[in-house]
Amino acid sequence: MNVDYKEAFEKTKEAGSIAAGALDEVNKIIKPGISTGQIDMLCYEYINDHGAYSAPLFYRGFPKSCCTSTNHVVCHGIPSEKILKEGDIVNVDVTALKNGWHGDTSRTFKVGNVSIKAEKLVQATYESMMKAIGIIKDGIHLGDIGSTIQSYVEKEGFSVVQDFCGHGIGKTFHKEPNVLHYGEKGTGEIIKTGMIFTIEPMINYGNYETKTLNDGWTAVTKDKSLSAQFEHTIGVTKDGCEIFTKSEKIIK
Ligand code: EYF
Ligand code: CO
Repeated sequence: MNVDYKEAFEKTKEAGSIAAGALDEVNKIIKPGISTGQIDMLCYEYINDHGAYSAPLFYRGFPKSCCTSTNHVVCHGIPSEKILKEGDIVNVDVTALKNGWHGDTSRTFKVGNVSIKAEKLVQATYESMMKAIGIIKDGIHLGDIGSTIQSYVEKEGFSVVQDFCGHGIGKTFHKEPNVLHYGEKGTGEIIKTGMIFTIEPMINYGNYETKTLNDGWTAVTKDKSLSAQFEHTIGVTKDGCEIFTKSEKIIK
């Protein structure tokens, strides 16, 4: 591996491990009765205690350290005093900035017992991300990633959000390329060893369309159906890819 990639990979892994560690802490405390604001505080403190910054805080004016997107919220939900209740699903999206490098990851958590419908959506969303990660290596097209996610998700009866995408990441939070979660095999940019980007499919139980609420941040499903998301930051290698935001403690 080229020495430049090696440094970028090592630094991103350091930031990514902190972001993943924050989500491990969320996993320990999440239950009916806690607020999304408490989750935000926990992420803020964990990331700071590990010598990093929460990249979302004040990013383009965003007011909190993480995004908490509940039920029909697709992404960019703002942590608040809102109390989570039994049966909710909530995506927590964190990005740590450590030594100038970013690591971005999210998971959808189940709050207590959830409906079979929610279970299936969350499982299919996770599988779609992992299937896409499984095909990544030097030489494939970006469209191969989108196609892998879309074909699997639609076979399961769900839809892929098109208004938001994965992104290149490194010394800046968001950079080229845009990584679409839908598309055609063999189309788009060719992926090269050393590239670092996120895969973060947002999958809806109903229609794919979204709208942004009047707060200017919160994206929701237009038809109010449930939405789930998972995200990893990965680095491309000759024969595959490395996941920089893997949990040390749990599989996801
Ligand atoms: C009107 C933000 C700006 N953007 C992206 C800024 O990639 C992300 N997560 O995986 C990601 C996270 C955040 C983010 C947190 C805040 N922002 C959000 C919504 C609208 C907007 O511009
Ligand atoms: Co992201």
